[in-house]
Amino acid sequence: MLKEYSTENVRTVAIVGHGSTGKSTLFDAMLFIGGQIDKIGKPDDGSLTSDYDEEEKSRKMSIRSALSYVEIDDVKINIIDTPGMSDFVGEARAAIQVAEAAIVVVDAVDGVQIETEKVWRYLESKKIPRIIFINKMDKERANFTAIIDNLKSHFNAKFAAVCIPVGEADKHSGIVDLIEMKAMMPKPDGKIQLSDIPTDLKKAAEDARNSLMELSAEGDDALIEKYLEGEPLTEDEMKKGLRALVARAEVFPVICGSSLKAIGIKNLLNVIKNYVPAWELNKQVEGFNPNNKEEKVVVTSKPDSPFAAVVWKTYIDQYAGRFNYLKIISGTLLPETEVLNSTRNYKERVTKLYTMIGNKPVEVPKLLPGDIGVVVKLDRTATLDTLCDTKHSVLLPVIQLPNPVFSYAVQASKKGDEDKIGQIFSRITDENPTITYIFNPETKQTVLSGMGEMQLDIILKSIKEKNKIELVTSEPRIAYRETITKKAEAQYKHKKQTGGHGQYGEVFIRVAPLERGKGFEFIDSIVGGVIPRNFIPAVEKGLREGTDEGVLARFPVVDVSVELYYGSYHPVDSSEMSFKIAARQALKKGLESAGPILLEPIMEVDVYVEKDSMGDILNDITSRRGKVLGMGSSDEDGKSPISVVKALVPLAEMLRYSIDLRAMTSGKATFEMRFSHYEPISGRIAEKVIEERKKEFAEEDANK
Ligand SMILES: Nc1nc2c(ncn2[C@@H]2O[C@H](COP(=O)(O)OP(=O)(O)OP(=O)(O)O)[C@@H](O)[C@H]2O)c(=O)[nH]1
Ligand SMILES: [Mg+2]
Repeated sequence: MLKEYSTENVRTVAIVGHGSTGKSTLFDAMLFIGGQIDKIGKPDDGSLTSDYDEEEKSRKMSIRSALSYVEIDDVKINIIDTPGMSDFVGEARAAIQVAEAAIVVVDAVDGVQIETEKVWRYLESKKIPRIIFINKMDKERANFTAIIDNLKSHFNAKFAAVCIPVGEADKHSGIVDLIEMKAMMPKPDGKIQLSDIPTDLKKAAEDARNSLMELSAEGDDALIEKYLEGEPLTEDEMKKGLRALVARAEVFPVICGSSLKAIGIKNLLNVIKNYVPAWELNKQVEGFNPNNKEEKVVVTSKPDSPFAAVVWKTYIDQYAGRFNYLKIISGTLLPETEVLNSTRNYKERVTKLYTMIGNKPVEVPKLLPGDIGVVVKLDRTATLDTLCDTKHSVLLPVIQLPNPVFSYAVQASKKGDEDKIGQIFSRITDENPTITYIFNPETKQTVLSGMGEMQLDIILKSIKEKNKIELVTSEPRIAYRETITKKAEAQYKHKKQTGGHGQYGEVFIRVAPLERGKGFEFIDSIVGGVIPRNFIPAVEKGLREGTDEGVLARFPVVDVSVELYYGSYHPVDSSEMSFKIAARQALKKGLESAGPILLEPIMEVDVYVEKDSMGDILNDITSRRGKVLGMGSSDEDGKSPISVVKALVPLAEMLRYSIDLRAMTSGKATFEMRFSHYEPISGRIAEKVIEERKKEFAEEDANK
């Protein structure tokens, strides 16, 4: 059993960066230097601690986050490895939101790449402390100072080298710690030899230390004063200044090494221990009352407050069952406790508590605020859920994830499998919160959405292999809408004489276009009882139902106001049903003469792309009927070779974008998108949509 760690003695970091920069190897190197494993793994033989899943082994890349820890002096460092591939960005985002800092891994030759840029922007938006680890210093043409310049040209931020390499490329053998001014040279057994700085590096080390001292003085007014008076800062003062700057995400320490050869790793652990802030005790975290999801509930992060935690990862093992990974927000979690899953209003029984070394659980005595831990075999708890004290229920929406960018319409190839699929997907979305599986009543399709083609294909493959169910995929239909462009009036009298009781109801309405996004509005201006009060709700109901299917192509009607201003009734024959029918028919007539048009969903798109490919991206957006809103790079002087294009593009043109973009730029671009608004379409494009829709209905009728 692991010993108990108080909040001040825990650091949690997420390893992030572009694909293949060596994040999972770094994870292993940290475990090796920390004494947890005796060999650094390789993706080629499936021996990496974090890539334990079969799918990760066969693809030789991470597709899920993984947890481990290292104990150094009296501190426990929780380490979360994350995938670099953009399809699995949800894993990285969740990890970042439960970590106190990110270790941004950058390749010593390639420097900043697309995903580095993307994750940096995200970290910047959340002001999360960062340490940059320049990895693969052993590679040919590796160059520490060139990469620092490269970082400076990409990001408008202050970088502080806190080490310099001893040798580069095949001569890379260690690093010089610029605070302690010692060379740290690893020996094959993972132990570190501390030695004097090699003579040829003395001058460079002293210069670099002076810049570091100047920068670290900025952390604190007293330090600035001392420094400006010409007095050098002590080691402890440099650390103190730097610690403050790192915590405020104003300065980012840069270090380097080789994960493969375990060089610079002990230094990384020291830097994490010294500069990454611990979780802030007594912090107030805002949540909601789970009963109404509106009323604010604030929890104070203290060991003796009521327990509350969020689930940031779920892994369901075929044999060992469900593993829920927690971040403790407040209180203390002890083994053998009943907790409330406030997201699902369901009580769960926690038995033992664990942390992990990859997929190997290690028991822990208790979990305190800020710490990361794992509980097993809960019934239904899934990622993003809140677990809390049964008597102090709170919902903590701590983790936010990006919107899906790629979808398939899916259908079971065999009839009868549909029921099973729903259940399978509920398990899949428990583990993968960026995946949605939803029946869309407007398009009458079941749609599987996620962050990219690879992510969805992996899921479909696993369903085929594990559940023996094959899903046929197709391009999803677009949920178009209808609206009107001008005002119109309409009247309808519903009158029927059938045997005994007749039916009678007459309405006069005015329809008018509403502002985009306003939906439906009903105005009752009946006076003098021409329609009795008790029938008016039926009229409104008829109108609302009438908006379910428009007159052009039976898409839902939006942004319309309908005023009921006149009508007539019959003392015996009028009924709610008669008025409902009259209202529906009047609406139909009204819409027909009010210039109906189609609306299509427009997405707001951010494309991250290298400047060389910029022209192609812009042309392509135009050919997709898109509007470019702006272009910018994250640096102010525009030197950065990566740019972000912001555009509005119809969803109908974005269905294959994640595939096309990859092909167009050989994988050197990624994008994010979210729904923006609906916009009118006309002419040939609208005609095609209407034709397609007619065909769909004809097919449906034929199948009946
Ligand atoms: N030369 C050299 N190669 C390294 C180093 N670190 C990792 N590699 C290699 O780089 C490749 C990718 O390593 P991974 O650790 O899987 O990279 P990753 O960043 O986890 O990749 P994703 O999980 O796909 O994002 C592997 O072949 C590693 O052996 C290093 O320090 N030096
Ligand atoms: Mg990896």
